[in-house]
Amino acid sequence: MSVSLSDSIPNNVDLSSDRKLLRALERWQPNFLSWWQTMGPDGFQENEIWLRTAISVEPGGWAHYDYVRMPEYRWGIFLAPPRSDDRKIGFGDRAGDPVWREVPGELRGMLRRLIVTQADTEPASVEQQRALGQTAPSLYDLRNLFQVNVEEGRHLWAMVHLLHQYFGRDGREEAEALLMRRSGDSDRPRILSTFNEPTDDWLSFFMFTMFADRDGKYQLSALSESGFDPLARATQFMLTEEAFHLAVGEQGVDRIVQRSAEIMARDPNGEVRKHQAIDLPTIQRYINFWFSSSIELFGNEISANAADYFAAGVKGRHHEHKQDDHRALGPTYEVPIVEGDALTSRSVPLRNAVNEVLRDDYVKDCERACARWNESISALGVDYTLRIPSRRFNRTLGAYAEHCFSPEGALISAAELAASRAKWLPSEEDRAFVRSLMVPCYEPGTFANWIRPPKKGIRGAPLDYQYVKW
Ligand code: BYC
Ligand code: FE
Ligand code: FE
Repeated sequence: MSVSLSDSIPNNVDLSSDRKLLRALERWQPNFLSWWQTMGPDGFQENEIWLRTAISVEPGGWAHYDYVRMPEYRWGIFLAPPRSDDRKIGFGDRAGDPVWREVPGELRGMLRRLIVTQADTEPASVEQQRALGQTAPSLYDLRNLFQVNVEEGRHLWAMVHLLHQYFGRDGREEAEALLMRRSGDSDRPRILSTFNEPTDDWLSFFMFTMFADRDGKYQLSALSESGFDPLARATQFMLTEEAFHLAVGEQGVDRIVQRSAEIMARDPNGEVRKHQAIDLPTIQRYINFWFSSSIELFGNEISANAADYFAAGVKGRHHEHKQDDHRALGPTYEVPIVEGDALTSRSVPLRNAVNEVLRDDYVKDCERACARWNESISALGVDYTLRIPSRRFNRTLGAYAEHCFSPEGALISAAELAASRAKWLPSEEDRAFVRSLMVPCYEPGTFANWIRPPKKGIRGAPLDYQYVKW
């Protein structure tokens, strides 16, 4: 597991001894860089940014902090250390068999599809965020944006390595295609819906890292249980980087919420918007939008695909290794569904409901974060409660897509939804207002009015540190 940092592609997968693989990746590298230059952050490619770079897989010291120009970032290929020398498949029909170190022929299509879907989200998010550097609320936030962007680039490398090493010519073609699709493009869009949504204001950025990156955490967690060992270890290491993305989102929303509550406390009868900040009802509508979009990323409530992934030992549950019953053949799961014009539930075999089981963990995590935002609001003496909407609200895929629901999850008519739409989801006017606040704030230590400064800087550096050099 030794780490080579001097190779053209830093890695701990012994690339230098596999010439064919190394050459294939070295051929892909310039295409990645030209994608980064055209579709990555708009501007700032020549600036020095204070970034962390993965240099090892040791829990304590895997990252190194320094000034780097983004195109010179050392995107590397790192697998987490093996959990044991004789790791066994942890769930499904083959639980207890040795894990695979190569792709079993019969699982090739399935694995390729999962890896490509995962991979596609990484460059998609960089494309979605590409314009945000023009309007960051501070240098601290600007640097965090770029940190997230380069790490999503590294996640793409992690998946492309698997495609190149284990899927031959098909894998190389998929790796090329990953640089050809474009977020939001009507002819060749990114695969999953959320990754085609515009993310061109900073409230959306924080919502995205809060809700969409958090889907990433749970999906990666499920893949890190995989019986295909290289996938398990690649995703396990990606999770160490992911924690920061989630913190950017959760804390970013918290800082915006705090600013609004502060203004409300000072001027109880005034309008928050008049103070150049974002009012809590608008924040609630953004939560409703981004949560309902991100919740789609878990797939259908009742899914034969998910049951197949689980049976095959390819994609497990969150913390599968902590579950008792790894076969999941006996239990059933009650999925709320609509029958006629009423909400009832259907009992389905647990394996067909594993998307929903994963979604449960995700929803709980979102509710925990929301409770913290509410603590921030009440600590400032303001009476207002933000809520995570029902998972049935505003769906376009899955069991609820054909029906209308309120944010509380009640079945309602299309007319009722239409009448309340502007109360529940961001309107054009909301978006235009939020966009109007987006002006860059690039003096070290200064912050845009609509967001509170964070409690502390990055890794011990002060808040007025020159996180991005000019
Ligand atoms: N949009 O049986 P179902 C991240 C399709 S985020 C469009 O439920 P399954 C990140 C589905 O493909 C994590 N289409 O499917 C975050 C299927 O298509 P076909 C990304 C969708 O497979 C921020 C059909 O509907 N990782 O890392 O059980 C920044 C039937 O659906 C959507 C993964 O997703 C959608 N939202 O579930 C950067 C993990 N949802 O076969 C990065 C890998 C479903 O009918 N992917 N469909 O053509 C998977 O595990 C599964 O593919 C899914 C879907 C959970 C996404
Ligand atoms: Fe990622
Ligand atoms: Fe991420």
